[in-house]
Amino acid sequence: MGIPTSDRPTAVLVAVQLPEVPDLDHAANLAELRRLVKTLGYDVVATVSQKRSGLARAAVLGEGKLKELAELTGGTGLVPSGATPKRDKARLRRDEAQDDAESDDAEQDEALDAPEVSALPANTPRASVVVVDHELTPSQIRNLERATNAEVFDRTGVIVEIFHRHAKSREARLQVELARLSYTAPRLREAGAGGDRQRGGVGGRGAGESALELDRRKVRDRVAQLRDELAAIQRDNDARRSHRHEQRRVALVGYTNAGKSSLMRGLTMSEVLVEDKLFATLDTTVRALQPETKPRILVSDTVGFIKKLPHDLVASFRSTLDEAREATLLLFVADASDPTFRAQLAVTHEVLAEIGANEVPAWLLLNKVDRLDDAAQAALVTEFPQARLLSAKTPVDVAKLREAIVAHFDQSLIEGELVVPYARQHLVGEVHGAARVLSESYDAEGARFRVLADVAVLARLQSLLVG
Ligand SMILES: Nc1nc2c(ncn2[C@@H]2O[C@H](COP(=O)(O)OP(=O)(O)OP(=O)(O)O)[C@@H](O)[C@H]2O)c(=O)[nH]1
Ligand SMILES: [Mg+2]
Repeated sequence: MGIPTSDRPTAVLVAVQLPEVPDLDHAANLAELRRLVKTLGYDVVATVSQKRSGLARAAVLGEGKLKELAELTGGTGLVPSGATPKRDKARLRRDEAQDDAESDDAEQDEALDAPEVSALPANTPRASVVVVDHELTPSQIRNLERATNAEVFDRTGVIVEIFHRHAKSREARLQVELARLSYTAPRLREAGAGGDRQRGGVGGRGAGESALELDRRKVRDRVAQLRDELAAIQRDNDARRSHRHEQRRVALVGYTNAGKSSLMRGLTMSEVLVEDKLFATLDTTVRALQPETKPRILVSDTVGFIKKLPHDLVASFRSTLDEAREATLLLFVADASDPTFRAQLAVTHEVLAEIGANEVPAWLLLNKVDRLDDAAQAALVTEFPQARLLSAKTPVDVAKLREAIVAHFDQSLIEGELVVPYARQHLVGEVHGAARVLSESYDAEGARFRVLADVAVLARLQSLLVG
């Protein structure tokens, strides 16, 4: 992807600040986009930002800004005439009724006679990729590519690409492929001759038509195949999860890079991947809380959230989010050292509400407080009286969190008696696995256990032993 101009390929960020977006939020969006682009391995060399009432229909930016952008990438800065097919224009007008066509943008539609090449100073560093912080239509991508002579991605494209690179398990890989296909399919549809030609008879008969049809069928078949394979994996997962049904389960959820995997490591002594990258984790991992408790408490690490996460990606990752929905306790992890963490928390709440996990009891963990001074920490305590402040890098904090989790689950344990007849000694293991044995004695009836267990578990064991 892209041609490296130094040792790392370079990118220019593009964003339009819409009237309803405050300066701080605009800056935060751009900072996040920069991190996403860096995660993909690009050096961001410039940012082109413009205040507008809407995205310019043809190429997002107004004419002047587009030229400015093209100077950074070695393009003409002009949208060639006929670059926006009539059909696209009509559709764009419908879709973007809010775009009030600022003067330069009205001209944009008329842009004619684009010079072939514009002269640039010889030593101008040229970025090979342009990344736009908005969802783009296929024709906007095409126009921008022509005007800038660079590869163009939108936010969704970048996120899909990161997911593609980071997916490890078979399930995550299939899900990413499905997401990529849903991302590319509409572009396929509009990039070439366009299906409307057949119906409306606009334009000539393209030789590419049958190829396009073929591509579409291939995409459809592959999507169906991926769905089948995922459904099979899903059934296995459901079966596995139903085994864990009675177990006490804690799910770490939160914005990407908040420190979920770091806490997972601390709580479960596992070697899950921790990286200063967005979307380091794309697979759910489940491990027992360590040192192990009786009964066990399972902890799961999940995919992080992000602003403007494309819907089809959320749907693709729904199965990993099942963990969150089915948890007994959610740990909302936030990076308290990030000035935008409040907005990140809001995103986490929204996505969880979307998947129906907002009913699960949750604790707010304000992580990375090792980066904050005492005054900042005190202010957080005042602002979030219910939250736990901690650092995943401070073992004492993690140990305290573990104790709090154990104490929380112990509250719901009740004491009871179980008698395992001598003829059914094979059930002793089951008792030890599902309950905490306080004492054990033997009499004529069998082995007599005083145990602590969840109400439901105790009832199940009792009926199992009687029946
Ligand atoms: N200073 C400090 N850094 C932390 C803390 N917790 C995590 N980090 C760092 O933050 C970065 C992200 O941590 P992860 O644990 O991978 O975050 P995550 O929430 O799992 O991120 P994704 O899997 O990408 O969604 C890593 O560089 C960690 O070392 C903390 O308490 N203090
Ligand atoms: Mg992680």
